[in-house]
Amino acid sequence: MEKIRKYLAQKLRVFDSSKYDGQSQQKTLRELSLNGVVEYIKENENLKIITMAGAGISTCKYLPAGIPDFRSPSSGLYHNLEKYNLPQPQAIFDLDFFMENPEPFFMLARELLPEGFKPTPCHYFIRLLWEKGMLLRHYTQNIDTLERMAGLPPEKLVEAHGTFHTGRCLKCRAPYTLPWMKKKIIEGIIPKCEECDEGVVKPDIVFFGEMLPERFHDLIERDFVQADLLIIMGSSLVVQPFASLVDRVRSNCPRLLINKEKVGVQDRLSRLLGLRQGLVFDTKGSHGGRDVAWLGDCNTGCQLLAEKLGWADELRDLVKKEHERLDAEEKTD
Ligand code: CNA
Repeated sequence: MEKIRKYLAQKLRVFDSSKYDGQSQQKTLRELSLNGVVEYIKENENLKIITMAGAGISTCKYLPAGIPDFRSPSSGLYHNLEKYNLPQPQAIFDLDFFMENPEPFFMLARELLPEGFKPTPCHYFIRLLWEKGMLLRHYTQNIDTLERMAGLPPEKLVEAHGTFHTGRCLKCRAPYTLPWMKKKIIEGIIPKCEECDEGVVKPDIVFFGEMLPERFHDLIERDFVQADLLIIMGSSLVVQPFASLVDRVRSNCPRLLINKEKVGVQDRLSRLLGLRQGLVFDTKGSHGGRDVAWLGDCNTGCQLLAEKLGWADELRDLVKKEHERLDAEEKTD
């Protein structure tokens, strides 16, 4: 079985973390709970943390972030696409469909780029990890630019599915900025290139049929084998290849999921073939156990984590100070 597993891993180019397992003297969690993760962070110096995020970190209801995710029942975007008359929901992010009919995408973009939106406590918690020298990298599927707005430096950020931060003309490739695109999108105008007067300006988000950024492929090779802790927040972990990143850390690296629901758990066929390990919760007995699920709202989870780490005031002050700064900037615009 081991031979088959290794062969398939090689053939299918699936990451095989067992290669790296002997290389670390890593400690593991004493307790499979949020408290266990807190102890682990407090006890280990020079910890390298990777955070992975999805749309759930931006859905926050009580702060202005409030951007709908994809798959949440009733509030998710996929449940509210009837008005766009699409052949199927995914068509809205399909490059061929966009070339023929960009209107539905830009109507949706108005919902994804609300005026006055701000990062959430969860975004600022990630920034705190960076300020404390613990953040190896933040991998996000989000395209909403909230991590940048929260002050995370670009070198710490991998926007796996691209970003609204920049855009370019599909015909002459002329570059455009978010403020330029946003103005048109909010006014309900399809952004047309001012250089060639012909092409539609598409935000640099990755559509179906497009490659993920090179930066993503380059950095996952380097980063994940070094991580001492993986924190996954607000993602259904269904979109590949992002979802499989959880398997790229060493096999003893603790993984904390902060999400409304348990996600990313290994399916039976992958388990049998030893291909996709996925997250393994509720382990008892022989399996050492390293995965913790904290179920609930991402902001509540991050605030609780900050509190247990003794950073609650720092996080609160950071959110307050940064939101005031963003409010002031908006007024002067
Ligand atoms: P998804 O598939 O919609 O899953 C979101 C996950 O987050 C689900 O498991 C939810 O239960 C969970 N969730 C939602 N709200 C919260 C909350 N407040 N606290 C805790 N958990 C919550 O989204 P994914 O990101 O996994 O899917 C990948 C897609 C979504 C990417 O390609 C993104 O580009 C795309 N997307 C991005 C945005 C954005 O940039 N804000 C918005 C909508 C979709």
